[in-house]
Amino acid sequence: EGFGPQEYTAIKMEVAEWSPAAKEALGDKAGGRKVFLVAATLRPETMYGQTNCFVGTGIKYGVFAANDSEAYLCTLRAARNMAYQGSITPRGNIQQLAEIDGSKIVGTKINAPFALNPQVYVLPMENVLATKGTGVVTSVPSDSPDDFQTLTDLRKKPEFYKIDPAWVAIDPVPVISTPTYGDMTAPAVVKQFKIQSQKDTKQLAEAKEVAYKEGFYNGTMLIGEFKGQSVQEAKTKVRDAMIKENKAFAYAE
Ligand code: A2H
Repeated sequence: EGFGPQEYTAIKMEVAEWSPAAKEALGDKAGGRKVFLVAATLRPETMYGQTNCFVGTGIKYGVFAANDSEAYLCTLRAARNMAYQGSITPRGNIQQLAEIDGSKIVGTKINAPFALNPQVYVLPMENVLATKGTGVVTSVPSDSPDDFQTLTDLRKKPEFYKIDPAWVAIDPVPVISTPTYGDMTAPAVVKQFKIQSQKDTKQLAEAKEVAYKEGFYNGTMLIGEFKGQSVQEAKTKVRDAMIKENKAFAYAE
C-alpha cells in the first residue's frame, strides 16, 4: 500500500428487501429514510459486473442518517470518516439510528447501480476487514480474485455458509478484456495460482495484485457507456457518472 490517503468510490446500494432477521432488528428505526448499503471500491469501472455484495458476519454495522431522506449502512468508523468528509449532513455530525450484526444482513436484496443484474443479494465473506473501507464489499467475480473465490466457496457449500443457493445464482459477467487473461481475468488468475478457498489468503493477495495490474494497465471495457475504451480512461468517467447520478460519492481514508 502507498502513502497518503486511499481514494475510494463509495457505491450506494439501496435496500430493495431486507432479510427477515434485518427487518426484525431494524423495525422502523430508519425513520422512513431510504437505506443504502455503502461499499468502498477502488474499481468503479467494474460495477457493471456486480453479482452480489459481501459483509463480514462477525462485524457490527450501523445505520446512520445521511440526511432527512437517506441512511447509510456501514461501520461506525466509516460513518465518522464520511461525516468529516461532508458526505453525511450536517458535516462532522453522526446520528446512529440502529446497530446490526453482519450475519443478520445476509440475504438482504439490494439494488446494484450500473450493474447488468440490477438486483443482487448480500452474502458472507470471511476476509472482510472491519478496519478498511466501509466493511461492505461489492462483489465483481469477473475481476476480483477474492470475490470470485468467495462466490465459488459459497456455491460449493451453501448449507455450511447458511445461505440459500438462489442467492448465488448470478454468474460472473464479462466486464473487461485483458490480453493475458481474456474476458474473465479473476477466474483465470485464481486458476493460475491454484487457489482452493478464500482461506488461501497469501495466494489471494498475490492474485489480487496480478489481476489489478493487468486490468488497470492493459484492460479494455467490454460493456457500458465507455465500451472499447481503456480501463485507465474509463475508470474516472464511470466514477464521475455514478457520482453525478447520486449513485456514489468520494470516500477517502
Ligand atoms: B475492490 P485496498 Cl473488481 N475488507 O472493489 C476486505 N476487502 C475490502 C474491504 C474490506 N473492508 N473494503 C473494500 N475491499 C475490497 C472491486 C474490486 C476490488 C475489483 C478488483 C479488485 C479490487 C469489487 N470488489 O480490489 O486494500 C474492494 O474490492 C483490489 C485492490 O484498499 C476494494 O476494491 O487496496 C479493495 O478491496 C480495496 O483494497
